[in-house]
Amino acid sequence: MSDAADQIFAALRQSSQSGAPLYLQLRKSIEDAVNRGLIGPGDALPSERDIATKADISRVTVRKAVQDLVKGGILVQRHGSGTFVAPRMERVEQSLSRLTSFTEDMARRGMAVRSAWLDRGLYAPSPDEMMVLGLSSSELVARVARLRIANDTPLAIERASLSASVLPDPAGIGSSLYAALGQTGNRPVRAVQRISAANLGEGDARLLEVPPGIAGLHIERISYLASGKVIEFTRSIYRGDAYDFVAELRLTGPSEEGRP
Ligand code: 16G
Repeated sequence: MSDAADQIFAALRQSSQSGAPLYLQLRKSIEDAVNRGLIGPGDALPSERDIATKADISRVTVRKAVQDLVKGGILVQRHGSGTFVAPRMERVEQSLSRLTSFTEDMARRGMAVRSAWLDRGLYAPSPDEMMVLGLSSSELVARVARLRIANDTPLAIERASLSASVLPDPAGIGSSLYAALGQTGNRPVRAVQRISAANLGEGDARLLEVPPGIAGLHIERISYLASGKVIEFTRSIYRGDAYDFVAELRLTGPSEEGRP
């Protein structure tokens, strides 16, 4: 990327009179270069010393700008080999009007799905699980927690809770929870999903291979059987840079106006 680097840092030298702190100017120059495609995913950034010389600024300033961009997920640092432009995620567009499983969603896109188990077992239910799943304290809850991976990229952490009477052997579900529920006639037909913004904590960020503190989506799904019984209570963390949730909205007719 040496030509591109020369352009970026030469431009910085000219704009360095603009008054903004130098590290912010440098951060913006690198960010702009990534957005304009001057440097692409996987490209190596020149060394701190090279940037400092080319842009005529101190190495401390360069380090500050680079660290900010690493925190923001624009750059990645690999121990011993340097700093690179982060691989760009191909965003997944997900409809909010269909009740599908992760396995089905990814298969439809031709992506190879796998999961890493984080937890599976029967436990005494938490107060939340008792309330949502309608369990008493003497009943057990089945917990299935997985890191969901598509085309080798971790996309989400899903922690599902179901009544143990529905899922007595959480270790035996195979690769798809919904397929396993379908086999016993317990696949949900309706769900209510609540999506909120979340900054990823250390542990979740490590699993999702993103810097801690980066934006994610917290999704809570409560799914129902046709009878109205709650079957699944799943709390998930999705990568914010990987998902676009899409909902179709329609103008309500006069007869529907004012309905809740
Ligand atoms: C989806 C659901 C999750 C469900 C899972 C089953 C969201 C936010 N979550 O990822 O609630 O447990 O599918 O997938 O959409 P599976 O059948 O592949 O295990």
